[in-house]
Amino acid sequence: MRLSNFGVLEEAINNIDNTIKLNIYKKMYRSRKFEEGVIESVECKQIKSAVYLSIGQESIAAAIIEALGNKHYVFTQHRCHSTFLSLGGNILKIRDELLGLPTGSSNGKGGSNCLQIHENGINMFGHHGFIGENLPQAVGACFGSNKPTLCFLGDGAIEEDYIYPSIGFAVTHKLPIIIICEDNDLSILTKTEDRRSWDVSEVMKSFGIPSVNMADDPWSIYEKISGLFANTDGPIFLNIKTCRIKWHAGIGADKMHEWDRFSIVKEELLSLGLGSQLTVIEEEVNKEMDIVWDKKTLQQLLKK
Ligand SMILES: Cc1ncc(C[n+]2csc(CCOP(=O)(O)OP(=O)(O)O)c2C)c(N)n1
Ligand SMILES: [Mg+2]
Repeated sequence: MRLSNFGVLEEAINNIDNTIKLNIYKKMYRSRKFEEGVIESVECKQIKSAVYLSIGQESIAAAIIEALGNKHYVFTQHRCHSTFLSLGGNILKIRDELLGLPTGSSNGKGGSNCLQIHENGINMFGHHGFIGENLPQAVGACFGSNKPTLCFLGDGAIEEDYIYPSIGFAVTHKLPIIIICEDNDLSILTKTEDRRSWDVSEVMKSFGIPSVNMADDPWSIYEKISGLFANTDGPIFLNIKTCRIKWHAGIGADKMHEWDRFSIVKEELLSLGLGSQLTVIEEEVNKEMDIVWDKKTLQQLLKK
């Protein structure tokens, strides 16, 4: 079995309405196109700070936020452009944040890995530097508010020592928190097999947490998370295997990734006869990106 098919629910794609499938595609396409604009702006030195690209991993935030909406508390990791955009965060504020402008989501002082947004009912809390530190924060916020909470973190972050006391606390207090591990099998350049001998979803099961371990097929994620969320009282854990296509930080790429979920999803939707709907979405997003990344506008903004 190919790893891109690991844990995939064969029927999920047929169980989901076309409108939802297209919404998920739009989120993924928008994130991909936004980051292609980021790459160009880094190349022409308009963006000067480090960028942490979601390219390859877009389906996870797209499917989860399409399934659950955008009104949870959301605690993101450093690789968070796709989460920010899928939540409906203001695209000009993320662009300006990457450009280091005062009009950015953190006044241009946080940068790519510390994005946050608190407006229009969206509450996305950004990363602060220590990987995985967002889980104790998310658990605390969830305990204090009893508000459904999402926490995204990586397969490296899930190894940190503050993770497991936080999980224990969340289980004990039956907190409505969904923990999503974006498992790209890498912590910077070190593969999981060189870092640990244990399986994180098995550890979560030993805490009694409903736990999913599967590839980043958005239809399976959508179906699984919708079912689990409706039927679970307490924390839920998803380990989603995905591929980081670019370097840990920056715009380079030095190895062949095993799969690109965006291409697989596009092929699937084309084979379902949704080609004309995809074209409409792509044209709309391309127009938006032409405005967002217009070179002259950026030059003027950076001159101010
Ligand atoms: C506590 C801590 N240790 C080490 C680092 C350095 N560091 C930054 S990102 C990173 C890798 C994170 O890997 P993962 O959590 O899998 O996320 P990914 O970058 O793969 O999306 C490391 C080790 C850090 N920021 N915080
Ligand atoms: Mg990783």
